[in-house]
This record gives sequence, structure tokens and C-alpha cells, in this order.
Amino acid sequence: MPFRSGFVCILGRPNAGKSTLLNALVGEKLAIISPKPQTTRNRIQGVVHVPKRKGKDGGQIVLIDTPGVHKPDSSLGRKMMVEVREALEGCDLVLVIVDVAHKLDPRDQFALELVKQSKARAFLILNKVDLIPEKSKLLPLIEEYRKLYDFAEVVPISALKRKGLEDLMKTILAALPAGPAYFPEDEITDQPARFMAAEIIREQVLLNTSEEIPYATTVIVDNFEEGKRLTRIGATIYCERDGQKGILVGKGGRMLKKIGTSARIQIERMLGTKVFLELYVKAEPGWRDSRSFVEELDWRRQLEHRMFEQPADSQAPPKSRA
Ligand SMILES: Nc1nc2c(ncn2[C@@H]2O[C@H](COP(=O)(O)OP(=O)(O)OP(=O)(O)O)[C@@H](O)[C@H]2O)c(=O)[nH]1
Ligand SMILES: [Mg+2]
Repeated sequence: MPFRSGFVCILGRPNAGKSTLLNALVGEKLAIISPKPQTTRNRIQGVVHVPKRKGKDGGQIVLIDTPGVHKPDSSLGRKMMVEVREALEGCDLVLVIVDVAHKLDPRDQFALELVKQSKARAFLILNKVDLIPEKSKLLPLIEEYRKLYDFAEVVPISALKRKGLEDLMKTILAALPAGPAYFPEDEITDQPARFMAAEIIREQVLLNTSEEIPYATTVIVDNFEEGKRLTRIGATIYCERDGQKGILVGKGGRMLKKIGTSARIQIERMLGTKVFLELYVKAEPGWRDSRSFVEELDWRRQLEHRMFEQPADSQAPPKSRA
């Protein structure tokens, strides 16, 4: 049996359950999740290592979670859609995730347009089937989608309840070409820990605030000093107005404390060290429409820049101490 591998893009409208699926397939929390649409803002890579078993193919599935497909109305939104397009480029397979509890709407159609343009092989993934007790109700929805694109497979799942995921994994692997392992076995993501820490803080903002605040907020980690036992992190939560800042800080600083405590516990779990987390809140009017500010948030671009700015020596990976 050949070893199979390939890049698989997870695409769909906001809130369909893309990040929940990524985390469930990889078995680790790589992407933040919230009930609010447009939670994910960057593409997030997660590697599933499938061991070779008796009579079964082994392989490597490189999943790429993407921001929800939408028509952007800000620099941030346009950047999110660039992330979606970049993830689609050169992938071997696209998983179009739909929420079966919702009717097909223009955002689903927009996602299908993108698949059509890319001419990629695609599966239709019917997510949230736990919300639909009568499975026969899925048939008209499948028909509707099939009219719009020639899907290679249709797979019903519940990413949240982890139903149908074994089947999905098998079907994905069978659709991938014979190929090498692109990543070592202990590597499950390319995200730097400091970016994941910023996302964990942002997730707490999303879960603890409402209305405009989740959309008007971003988090930047200003310093990150990792020690053997203790990691010191300083981060700033940016919002757009002083009123939002007041809500994020809360009466007597209570809201900020709540966000900080929940985030710290999760970051400690991720890093395996104690964490000292210092949070600041700052109003940065109109940041979502500032191209330069939005670019600052892109860790891939930041790493590239740093490589160009630093002398060649410091670009080398750390050497073994042996
Ligand atoms: N009932 C049910 N809820 C689900 C399922 N999968 C995801 N959800 C919920 O749907 C909401 C959105 O999930 P996400 O994984 O953040 O969705 P997303 O597609 O990544 O959203 P964006 O990043 O905003 O595009 C969360 O509240 C999830 O708990 C599922 O299988 N069943
Ligand atoms: Mg997401």
C-alpha cells in the first residue's frame, strides 16, 4: 500500500464549523472556536499523521482551516479573503463545510464559486447533523448542493460530537495521491506559540463580550519570554473606541481579569509551564481599515520580514547542544 499525502483546504461560510472540524481531526486545539461568525482570521495548518496498519494505507493529511467566506467590507475582511484564496491555491482537495441547520445562502454560494474557480476536487461535508434528528431531511439539501457543484463525495458529520470523522478521514486519505510525509511526526502545526497565545486571549474576548466588540477587537503579544518553568507574556487587546475599552476593562478591572485568568489557564496547558500574563487594553480607532495595522497581525509575514532584517547567521535553526 502506498503512503498517501496532500493538502486539504477546509472552506465554508462563517460559523459552519470549520475550526471545530480541524481541531477534531488533528486531536488538538489548534484553532479558536466561538458561536460568533468570523472567528478565524488567518489560515491555520494542522497535520494529521495516519499510521500504517494491517491492510490499511498510512499517510499524512495536511489540513488548512480558513476564515469564513464572506463579502469583505474592511481591510481586515479583504485580508481574510486573501487567506482563503491562498489556502485554496495548490491544494489537492477541498472540504466544503455546510451547516445543515441552515438553508443554503449567498455565502455558501460564494464558497462554491471559489471552488468552481479553483477547479479543485471537492467533498461536500454536511456538518451539525446532530441538530437534525430526521436524516431524510438532508436529502433535499444534498440535491440542492449537487446541482451547484459536482462533488466527488458527500459526507455527513458532527464535528462537535465527533460523529462520522473516522469515515471522513478514510475517504480523504483514499482521495489523496501517493506522496511523501511533508512534516515530521511530532509536528502538528506551523503556528508559533506566541500567535496561538494571542488567539487564546482573543477567544476569551469573543466568549465574554457581545455586539460589536468581538469584531472590533484584536490581540497582539508584545513580549513572550519562555522559561523552563515560567513563561512571561505581555499582550495588548486592541479595540476601536474608548467605550469598548471601558467594557473590556470592566468595573474595577473585573472583565479584564476574567479574560486574563481563563486565557492564562489555557496557555499554561498549551505550553506546559506556568504563565505570568499581563494584559493591556488600547483603543486604536479604525484599525480594521488600516492595511498596515492588519498586515502587522499576519505572523507569516512578520516572520518573513524578520528574516530579511536579520543577519544571515541568526536565521539558522538552533543547533543541538550535544
Ligand atoms: N451542534 C453542533 N454545533 C457545532 C458543530 N460544529 C461546530 N459547531 C458550533 O458552531 C459554532 C461555530 O464553530 P466554528 O468551528 O468556530 O466555526 P467556523 O466555521 O470555524 O467559523 P468561522 O471561523 O467564524 O468561519 C461553534 O459554536 C461550534 O461549537 C456540530 O457538529 N454540531
Ligand atoms: Mg473558524
